[in-house]
Amino acid sequence: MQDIIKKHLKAAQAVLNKNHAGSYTIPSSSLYPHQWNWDSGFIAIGYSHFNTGLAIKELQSLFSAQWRNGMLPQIVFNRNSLGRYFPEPDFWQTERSPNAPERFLTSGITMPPIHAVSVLKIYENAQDKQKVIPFLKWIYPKLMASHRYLYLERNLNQDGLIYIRHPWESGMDNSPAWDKVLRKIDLSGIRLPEYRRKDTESGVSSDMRPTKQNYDYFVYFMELFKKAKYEEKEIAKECPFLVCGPLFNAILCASNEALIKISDIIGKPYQEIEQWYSLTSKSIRDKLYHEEHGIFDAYDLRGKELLELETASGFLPMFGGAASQEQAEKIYRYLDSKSFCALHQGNCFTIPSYDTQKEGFKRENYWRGPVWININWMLVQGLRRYGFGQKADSLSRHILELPIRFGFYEYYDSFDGRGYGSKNFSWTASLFIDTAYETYVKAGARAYAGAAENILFRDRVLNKTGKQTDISGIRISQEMIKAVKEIKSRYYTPKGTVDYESIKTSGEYKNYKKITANLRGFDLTLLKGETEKLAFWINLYNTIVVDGIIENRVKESVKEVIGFFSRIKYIIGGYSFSPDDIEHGVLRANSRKPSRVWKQFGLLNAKRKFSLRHIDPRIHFALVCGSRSCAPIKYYTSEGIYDELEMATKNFINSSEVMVIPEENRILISQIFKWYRSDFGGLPGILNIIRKYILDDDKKIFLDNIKDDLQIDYLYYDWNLNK
Ligand code: 2M8
Repeated sequence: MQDIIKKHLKAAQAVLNKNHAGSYTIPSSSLYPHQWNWDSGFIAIGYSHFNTGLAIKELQSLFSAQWRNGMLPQIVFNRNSLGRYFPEPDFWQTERSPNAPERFLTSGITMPPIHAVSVLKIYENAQDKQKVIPFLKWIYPKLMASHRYLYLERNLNQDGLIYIRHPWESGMDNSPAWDKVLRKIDLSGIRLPEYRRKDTESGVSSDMRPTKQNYDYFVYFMELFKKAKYEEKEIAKECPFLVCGPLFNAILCASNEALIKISDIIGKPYQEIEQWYSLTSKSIRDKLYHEEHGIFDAYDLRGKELLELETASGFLPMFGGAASQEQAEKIYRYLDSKSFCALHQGNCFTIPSYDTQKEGFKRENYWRGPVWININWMLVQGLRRYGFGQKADSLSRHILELPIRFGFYEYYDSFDGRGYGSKNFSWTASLFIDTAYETYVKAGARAYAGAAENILFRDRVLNKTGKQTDISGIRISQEMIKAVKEIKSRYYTPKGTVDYESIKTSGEYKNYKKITANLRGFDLTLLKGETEKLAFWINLYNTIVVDGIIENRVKESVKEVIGFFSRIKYIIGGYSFSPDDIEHGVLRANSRKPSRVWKQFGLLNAKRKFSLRHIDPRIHFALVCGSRSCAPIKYYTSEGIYDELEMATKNFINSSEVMVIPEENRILISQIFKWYRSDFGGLPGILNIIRKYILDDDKKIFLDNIKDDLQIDYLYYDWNLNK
């Protein structure tokens, strides 16, 4: 693992350590001195990677304060820290409810139910899973009770859409999504009790916090709850704020899914949970999707209408799988746009909490614009689930990059990354830990797990059989282009990934294989000029790799097949070409493969005559090695090859394969730069190419003024299949 990641993993653990308060972890010492509901869920996930005991304790502590009706409270107060937060138990007066726990002081509302997801992670990440079973058995009935409470008490229309009755329950307290409902409530004639906020006295600028008016509403709802003695039926009659949001309900879906798995592990029935899952996910799809806006929306039960607001929570139905594939494709278009920071867009960090192009977007105000790490984290999993791997990688890198560059802040500026809110914020540290483990430790292990399953001792010619047809001459190359285009249009996704499973059985692939048979008689001297050669060989490399993955039944990574790049071959005009021959022999002007001492084509090798005369280093951003860390697949044409290579380079340099960290005087870059250092003209050449193509202005300025002690780390190369 890179030193910089190790260093920040330690720093992240130190944040959790510092915020640890005995049996649980506070979100941050400056603003939040008690235990918070979903914060603890995220915090436990971080602990699960290095201390299962602490992860378990975190949730045991929270669930010990569960209400008798199953509600998991938003805050469990620490008696020793009272006086530093508003509102505290004196204001909540939850003792008015017969359901409130006796031994614990809590608030009287709940929060997004992430906890079953956390519990499953604790089990999955434990070194000794058996030791976690007693904890699973302990928490299972409590998780069931908390979900049952939601389905019984917060399910007004019995459609599985759970409502929140206070903006704090959303976790996105002052999200612009709630404005429309709040504006309808007239507080002018209402006498609110005196209260004194503590958040604006904590050193955090009030520009970053909710307004006084927001707090008046917050207090107003609390007064209603107190009057109703926290009786849900009574509250449902009185409260003007009853909203079914996509974030809360999407998280519930993810947790139902996790709870099914937990039940299975400990041998409990899960039909009821399956029903919950289908009910909620169907209603999310049918009732919360805003067709015109291409995003999920929140539903106001009082006004009986969608709230018509585009916030980051509208993408969450990908987490937990409630969105249909078609809806996911549509919301992806919006997610990956200027509104929420597109892939390879300069000067921006994914993903802001509110559409940056809308009036009312505020770059530093709490849930009205800044980037939050927990939202990113949930989206990473959602994006992967629906096949948006490239975007998921990019969000993951931002989860790492923001804390590395700016510190473990509560939230960040989407344009320049500056940290806002409180420092040393626990869930930022915790989800940094999870992302670093998943990216650098586990992904590596996964990709190599299958290695050596399949060793190619002999060459495997992929176009050996099949009748040659009457296509001849340069037409073969044109026909191949056509066939590949057909495969590409159907099975290469706009996300830069490949649907290998479907290609395997497709008519397009059969047709492609027929044409590759003709390559056996193709006269390579028909390729004229550099542009024609470049396009032909790059396309051929990219398709022989796909063909090799299919023919060798690769499951997770090309690393499963030892000899993959040197032993799979196409016969072309009587010569056999492997991906290595194409890359190092032809495209890299007959060079050494990294880690080898000899050139690809030896002195007597007749294929030497096909080597290009010089290396265009941009080819490295166009060759697709079937793995997540290589360039996304594009198609190259002889007429447009130089422009296309420019585009591929720009995309790669601005992807998650290049991390420039001015504050640390460091860059973290793809291993490709290390392996092919000489192709780029050594280190100065590498820095030049990054400087030339990088879009972020701050990074450009940094690269224009490089200091001698610049540190360079090479990113872990993710060999997992780009499927
Ligand atoms: C924020 O909310 C609390 C109230 O719950 C507050 O502003 O005082 C939100 O960001 C919420 O999502 C978070 O759980 C909590 C503690 O980090 O702070």
